[in-house]
Amino acid sequence: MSSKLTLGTKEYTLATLCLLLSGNPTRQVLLGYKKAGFGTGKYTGFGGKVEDGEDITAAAARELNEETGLQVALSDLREAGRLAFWFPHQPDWSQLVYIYATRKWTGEPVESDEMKPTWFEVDQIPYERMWQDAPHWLPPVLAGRRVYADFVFQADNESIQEVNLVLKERS
Ligand code: 6OG
Repeated sequence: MSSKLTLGTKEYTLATLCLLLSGNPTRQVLLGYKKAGFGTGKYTGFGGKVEDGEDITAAAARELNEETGLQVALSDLREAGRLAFWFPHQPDWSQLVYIYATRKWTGEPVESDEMKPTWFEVDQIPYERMWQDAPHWLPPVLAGRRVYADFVFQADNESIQEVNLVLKERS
């Protein structure tokens, strides 16, 4: 069973998303081409649903490992924000996503049934092949900020109807 969170009348599935960064300041980010499941055909970070009773950071490390084969220590996962995605026309797609970033891991990324990992230069990110929320929150995360945002999707479940976004400097 996956974990859910109810905010007012909206119910969200809890999920994680991990970004692997190289260079400081960041020069490259590892994204995955999603071959199956939610968001097939898009590039995203690595992550998935938090299991019932599972620690959220532990879920982020587990999903990263399942999708790339990489290992990361929980203490090396830096909280980079939280994104609420609300699909009024498809409420069961709605997710509250905890974003993590790290520059430390062990192993080499390998392709899985679900994901093909690919490095991108930060000025060559394939936004046109990502969820339409990405241009709002990914640039500030790559610039080292934390992002707390609410997105509401339109009836096509692709276009964004409304965004509320708060940036915080990394503490
Ligand atoms: P499954 O376990 O459901 O994968 N995710 C989203 N990422 C972006 N950029 N936009 C969204 O809404 C998203 N909704 C979910 C979180 C869930 C993974 O997909 C991310 C998890 O990493 C438009 O197959």
